[in-house]
Amino acid sequence: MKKFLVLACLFVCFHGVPVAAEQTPNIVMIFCDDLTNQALSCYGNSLKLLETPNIDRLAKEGMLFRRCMVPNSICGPSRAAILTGKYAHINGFRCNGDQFDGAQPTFAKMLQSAGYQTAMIGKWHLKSDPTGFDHWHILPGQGSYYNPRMINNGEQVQHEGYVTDIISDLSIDWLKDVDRSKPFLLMSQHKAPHREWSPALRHLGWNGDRVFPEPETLFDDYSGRGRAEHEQDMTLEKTFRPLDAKLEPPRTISDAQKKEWDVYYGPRNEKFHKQGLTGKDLVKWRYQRYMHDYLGCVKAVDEAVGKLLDYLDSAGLSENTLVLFSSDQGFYLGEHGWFDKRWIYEESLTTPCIVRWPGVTKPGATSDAIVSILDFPETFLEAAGQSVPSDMHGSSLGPLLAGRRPDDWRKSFYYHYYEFPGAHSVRKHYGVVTDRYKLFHFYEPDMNYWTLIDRKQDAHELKNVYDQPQYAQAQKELHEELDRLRKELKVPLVDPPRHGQKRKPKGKQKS
Ligand SMILES: [Ca+2]
Repeated sequence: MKKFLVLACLFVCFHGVPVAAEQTPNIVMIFCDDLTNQALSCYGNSLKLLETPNIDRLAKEGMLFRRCMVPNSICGPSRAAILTGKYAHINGFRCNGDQFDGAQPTFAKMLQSAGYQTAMIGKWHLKSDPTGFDHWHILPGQGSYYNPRMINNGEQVQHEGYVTDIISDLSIDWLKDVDRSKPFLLMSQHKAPHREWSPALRHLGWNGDRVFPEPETLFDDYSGRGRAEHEQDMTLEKTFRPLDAKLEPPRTISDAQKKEWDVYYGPRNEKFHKQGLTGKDLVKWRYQRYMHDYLGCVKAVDEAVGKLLDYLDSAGLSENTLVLFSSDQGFYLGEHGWFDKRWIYEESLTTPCIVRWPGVTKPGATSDAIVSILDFPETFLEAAGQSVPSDMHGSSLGPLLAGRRPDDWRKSFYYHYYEFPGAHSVRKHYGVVTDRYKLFHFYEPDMNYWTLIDRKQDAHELKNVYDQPQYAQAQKELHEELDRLRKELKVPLVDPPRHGQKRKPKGKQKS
């Protein structure tokens, strides 16, 4: 740590930024559920779907990571990975529905032992009760958007209002009561913008009549890829439900047709009521509904971030508080015709990551380095001057935050998704990701094939070039790198039995 502080000081002295990193910093982690880079204006999405001024403020005052990756793109596993700093095959939480073993070491426990006041407020989603927190006030399971029930240190509480506002208020209330003589860790974890994307009432109709631009791959037909992509169940076309849309699609029949049917069948006949938008028209309509609701949820998150940053300012806490903003994974906003997550493809592999640490991060900095949510616990521990356990899998972001990318910073990342059978029918796969390539393996007996994606030639990741002669060398090197990573991370050759696997698999697990 001393070495890093010296580096940080060198950096800040060189850049003329006020030195604040010599004090043990407070840590605030603002965490979302299913929030994706494409929804945030600071990530510069070409479709310009939404303005997020408060999250943008954090990026302007800190460092934005463009390629922060998750090891397993679903809710619970990401949370377990952050707490433990370890991959799922080590921390035991591979699929939603597993139960987190709260007896294992977590960074929250380590900070608590080091004298930090610790709080977990909002979505937890790990089944077992939180450990390592002096205070916890969490949603049970997925929680509700409106008038949510919560669990306050083991006691059920009924709240009134909108969940994002409530989590924001509870977080600020806790900050108001902290002992200012000691550092603190606050994990403020939103439910939003998880499915079914219910906005705050004040945000209904927020977009006026604006029509959201569509992603280029909204009508992806999955040609050029294998069976797994064809057989998933997460499309706007086939998977989107009435509750996701919340409104009925408009009828498309002509007045003359309607009159004719009324004569023959009566006005409420079944045939009449089945008529409506179909095919691409229906997908386009659903995409508009989806964007209204999803982005509406993000608007409330952005407001919550603004309130929290304003409070830190007003309380004089901003200068000595490291703020990290992120989500448990990214999400598809119609790319490939999809919503949801799970795949190693870019939209769900990466997740927002913005860090503001006054005196260390240069305002407005960005990084293209391959980083991961696995790096968060080590970053926090190092910032707190604590030793980092050698069995954690990530690396502290400290040097990157101070503007220096170490020569040995990771150049590849291991990914592993396990949840099949499960919601949305995305098959198990593992693989390696580099700046340019992804090599991944669907490894079940009935779904066994490799995919190689060259992002430099194929930005939308539409073409499997595995075994094409011009990629022979790259493919060989990627296989070697994947083997190396699996060996280093001690990934078992056969998946251990899934939690509760003896029972009939649930087809409707939520995430
Ligand atoms: Ca999630």
